[in-house]
Amino acid sequence: SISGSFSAGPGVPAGIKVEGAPAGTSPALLSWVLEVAELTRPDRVVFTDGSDQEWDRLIEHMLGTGTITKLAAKENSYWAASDPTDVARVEDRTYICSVDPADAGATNNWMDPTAMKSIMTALYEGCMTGRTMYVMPFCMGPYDAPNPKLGVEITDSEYVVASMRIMTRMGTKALELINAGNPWVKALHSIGAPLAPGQQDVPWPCNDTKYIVQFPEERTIWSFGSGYGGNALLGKKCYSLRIASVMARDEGWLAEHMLILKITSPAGKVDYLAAAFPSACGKTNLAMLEPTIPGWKVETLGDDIAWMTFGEDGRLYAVNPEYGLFGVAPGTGWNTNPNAMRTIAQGNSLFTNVALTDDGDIWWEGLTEEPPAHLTDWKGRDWTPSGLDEHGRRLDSAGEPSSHPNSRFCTPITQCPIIADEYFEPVGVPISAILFGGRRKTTIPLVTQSRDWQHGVFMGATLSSETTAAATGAVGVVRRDPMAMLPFIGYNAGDYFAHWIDMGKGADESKLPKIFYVNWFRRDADGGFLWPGFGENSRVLKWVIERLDGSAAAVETPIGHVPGEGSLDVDGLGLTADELAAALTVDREEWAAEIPLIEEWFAKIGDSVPTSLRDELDSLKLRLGLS
Ligand code: SAT
Ligand code: MN
Repeated sequence: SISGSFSAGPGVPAGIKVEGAPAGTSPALLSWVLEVAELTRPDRVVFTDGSDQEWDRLIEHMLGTGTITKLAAKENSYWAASDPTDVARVEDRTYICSVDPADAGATNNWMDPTAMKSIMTALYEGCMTGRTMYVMPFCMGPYDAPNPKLGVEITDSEYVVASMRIMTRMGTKALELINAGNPWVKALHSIGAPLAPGQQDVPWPCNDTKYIVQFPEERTIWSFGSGYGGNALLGKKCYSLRIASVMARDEGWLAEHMLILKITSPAGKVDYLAAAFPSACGKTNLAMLEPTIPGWKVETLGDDIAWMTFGEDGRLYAVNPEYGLFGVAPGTGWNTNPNAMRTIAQGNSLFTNVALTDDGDIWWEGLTEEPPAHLTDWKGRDWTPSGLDEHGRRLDSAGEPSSHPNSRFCTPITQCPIIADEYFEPVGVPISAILFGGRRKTTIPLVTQSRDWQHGVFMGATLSSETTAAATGAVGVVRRDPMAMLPFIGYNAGDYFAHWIDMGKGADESKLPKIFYVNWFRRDADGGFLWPGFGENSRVLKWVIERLDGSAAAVETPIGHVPGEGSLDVDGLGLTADELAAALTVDREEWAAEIPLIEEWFAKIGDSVPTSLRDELDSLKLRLGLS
């Protein structure tokens, strides 16, 4: 360690100590660290090593500030409650600051990078005073990947360091790869809450002014003001999707908002699937599903992000860049996702904005059918169950749920009892099928197979969903969410579609994954779900797998291929033929209402929408008899 040795260096503020940077630390990294320290003026600078001792020190610190409470009921696990204004991604404060505004496109906020830097530099000025500045080297994906994807996050939040230690491969090994000369992404984060001498800290310091900013050309991230989730754990959405999507465009691969799962048929045939759903649409549940149909087995490789590259054999290989799960807590329980429950039961987890039980455990809506008689809610208040909301969720007498709807469990993925061995494969797994899904009450059938790759890209590009609580803003509004990437495409959405089309053009179509569109959330006229979902979704996966070799029948409709008579295994499900038909139906009236929305969406993106997708829209209208 070269503790203190920079105190006298040129431009280094007197008294700043750099702790834990081993000899041989990359000069480029050191000079960036010193530049940031000079701007933000922390009391200390600490390189993180990812060790257990470091975890213990972080925990000790956060117990002291009241940021976390130790759970008596779970080993090495802690409860945190955020400031009630800092609970989700802030999409209206998220920017793609490309040099040319056209490169951000119509779906991103844009500001000139120089202008943004001067605004944020003023905010960063002195913003870490009274705090420790942590320098966190991390690696997204396996260390032994052909091109390990490295980053360094600077942060003044102990909660962020602890969470990143769960969510990424973090510490000494990543630093060694950086020191060896591998490229790395700069990710600067501050909660924006300096402490005056003697000032008492609060449990969840943050700032009302928030910016989440990507500079794509520089592969750089600047985040200010929030300590929550994807706003602050910069390896996740900011790096692995927004910045990585730009790298992927430039280098010919895909960075996607997808789970990865392994499925084994009763005959022992193994396939790997990737699936994109907007946040809080059951992605984690699907990634860990327990099939209800006999003989089928699902194992998990990832629940949120997939990076996909063509292998030498011409197939598309996926890796999960993450090391943990950051799952939506409410609705997760022994009957909906027993494997997530088994994962957190092993401890080593952080729970944020859920409720605390009197015996030192956590609770949230859906964890058990009946809540305990008394809880401390996520806002730290006494909570006793009273009524139910329209979704059957528990409320107290003030009409509030005990947990925030975007409350999260943060837990090591390696603790998942059904983690596939291939999770550790440096080149990932070959993908047989890609599923796009959204949350739609109407219009979209339970499952539709695309006609070909280009039509599949059209399905993804026009994917839509009702909004959820994962981002701030109204919940339940239908919006287009292309490839479930709307808040995460780091460049022009039309160029992103073109990149998807190009990926298929360069490939051998027979080796490309087949593309499907699913909707678990279609409702009947009375508002009831037409499909039971959860473990029963294995029946849809079975149909998908059997479509790969053509053994399951399909009928062609104007929007694609849906399950043919008797081809979807609904044995023992108790669905009537009418109910199944309603789940699968392609309703011309509903599609007549949908087409203008797709046209509006393409118009919004503008000229960059590839001609091939405009052609897809035209032929869809023709097939529907709408043109
Ligand atoms: O807060 S995150 O953006 O990381 C979680 C999510 O919305 O998927
Ligand atoms: Mn997500």
